[in-house]
Amino acid sequence: MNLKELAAEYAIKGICSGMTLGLGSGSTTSHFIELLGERLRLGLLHDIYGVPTSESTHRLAQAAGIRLISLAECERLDLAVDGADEVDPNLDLIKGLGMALLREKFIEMHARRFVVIVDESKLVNRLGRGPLPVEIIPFEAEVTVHWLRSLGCRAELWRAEDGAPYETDNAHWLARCWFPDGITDAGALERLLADRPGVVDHGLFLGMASEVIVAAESGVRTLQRPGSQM
Ligand code: A5P
Repeated sequence: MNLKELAAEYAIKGICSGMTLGLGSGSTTSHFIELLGERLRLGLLHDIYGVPTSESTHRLAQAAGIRLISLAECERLDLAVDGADEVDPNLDLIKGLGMALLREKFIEMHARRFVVIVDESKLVNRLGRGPLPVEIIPFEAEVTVHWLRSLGCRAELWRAEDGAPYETDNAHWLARCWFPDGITDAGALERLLADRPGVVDHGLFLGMASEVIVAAESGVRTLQRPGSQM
């Protein structure tokens, strides 16, 4: 079993029948969705509803036999489970290198608890070890990318091998931003990005995770946000 599977298996133990779950996107969450489907088929869990955070998760969850509903249809979202690209010591995150950041954030902000599942390679001392994805409108995208560079990073439109920009589930494009010394003030950067027309959303998920499940060769541990409900 690889570490992503191990984190997913630990998370599945916290799922009870009757829960409505936000279903994240990416390879770690895919393991979680497979395990959830298996438990439903075996009758170990029942009356579970899922709210998918991307088209690919929608397809995967449907194939796994999980009943899906929209956020508007659910009375409450008990828990969201998702992976992350980076996790810092405050449990702030970078997400979105699977291109699903906007729907992920939209859904996960409504969850009573947001549990992040990662292997230990995702832990960083400071966010920005890798690129920060930023979802932007295609209109005058190069102007937005140019503005992103003024924030002190190397920014590029994220393109496929054929040179065409990748399109998100929301028909937007993505830029990736590399900060040479990491992101020194994620809160300030978040505010700048939020205020910029042309920027739709970004991969900074600050103050959102309730708990992070970290799988390592030595075993699984959980990191709790102070004050979050168990
Ligand atoms: C999807 O857009 C992302 O936010 C993923 O949650 C993140 O990229 C982690 O993906 P993996 O689980 O595939 O590492």
